[in-house]
Amino acid sequence: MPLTQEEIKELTRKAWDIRKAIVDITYTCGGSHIGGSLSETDVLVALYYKYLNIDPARPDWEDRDRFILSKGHGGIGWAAVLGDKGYFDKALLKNFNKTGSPFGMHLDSLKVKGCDASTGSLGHGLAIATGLAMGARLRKKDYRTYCMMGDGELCEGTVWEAAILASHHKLDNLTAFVDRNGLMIDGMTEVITTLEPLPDKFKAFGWEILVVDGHDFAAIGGAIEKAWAIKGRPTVIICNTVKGRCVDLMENQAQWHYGGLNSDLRDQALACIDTHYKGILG
Ligand SMILES: Cc1ncc(C[n+]2csc(CCOP(=O)(O)OP(=O)(O)O)c2C)c(N)n1
Repeated sequence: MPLTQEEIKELTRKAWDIRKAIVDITYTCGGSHIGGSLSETDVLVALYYKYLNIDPARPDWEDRDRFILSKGHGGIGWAAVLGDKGYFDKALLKNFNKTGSPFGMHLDSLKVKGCDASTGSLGHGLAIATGLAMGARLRKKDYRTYCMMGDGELCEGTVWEAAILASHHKLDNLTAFVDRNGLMIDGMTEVITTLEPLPDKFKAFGWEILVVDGHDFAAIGGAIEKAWAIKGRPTVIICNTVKGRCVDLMENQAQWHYGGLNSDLRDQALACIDTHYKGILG
C-alpha cells in the first residue's frame, strides 16, 4: 500500500533527526564518512521505520528481516538509526569510534545489537545477504533480506559473483539497494570507472531493476513494495541520491567522502539541515 501523507511526514521528521545526529556524532568523534552517510539516510529511515519486520527488543529473533550495510563506512548513519530504534542506549554514541567504545567507524556485529554482519571491507555484503536469503529458503522462513551497497563499491568483483549466485537461485526474498550518489572515494564514478548503463548490467545478471529518487519516501516505499511482489529473481533498487544530502557545503563534493567538523562547521551543517526540513515541513 502506498505511504500516506502522514507516514511520509513522519519519515521526513525522522530523517531530519538522523541527519542531525550524523553531524553531531561526526563532530564529537572527530571525523566520519559523512557524505555517504547523508546520502544513504532516507533509504535506511524508510526501511527501519516502515518496512523492516524487526523487534529491537529481540535483536536475535530468528524470523526478523535482515539488513546488511555493505557500504560499511556508512556505519555512523546506521548506528544513529539503530540507537534511535532502541537497540542500545543512544547516549553511547557520544563515544562513537573512541577507544573502549563498542562502536568503531564500521559496525561490528559482535559488539553492536541490530548489526547482522560486520562490514567495511567493500564488496562482501551482497554475498552475505545472498547466503542469508538462501538460508531463509532452506529453513522455510519468511524473512526478507535487504542489502545496501555504494555505487563505488560495485567496482568490487565479489559483488558480481554474489549477483550471479542470487539470480541463479532465483532469490526473490532478496532486495539490494545501490546508493547511487555518483561519487566514490576520490571522484565521480563515471570518470574513475564507468558504471553506466548500470541497470543493463544488473539485468544481464538476471535481476529485476527499479530506479528511484533515493530521497523520495513515496518512491522508495513504492519500489520496496514492488520488489516484494516480484517472483523468481532478486531485485535491485538503484537509488539516485546526493552525497552530503542536505548540507550545502558537502553536497556532491568528493572531498566530503570523509571529514571532520569544528564547531563552526557543525553549526553551519546543522543550520543547513534545519533550513532544508523547515522548508518541507514548515
Ligand atoms: C575492499 C575495500 N577497498 C577500499 C576501501 C576503502 N574505501 C572506503 S569507502 C570507499 C569508496 C566507496 O565508494 P561508494 O561505495 O560509492 O561509497 P559512498 O559514496 O556511498 O560513500 C573506499 C574505496 C574499502 N573500505 N574496502
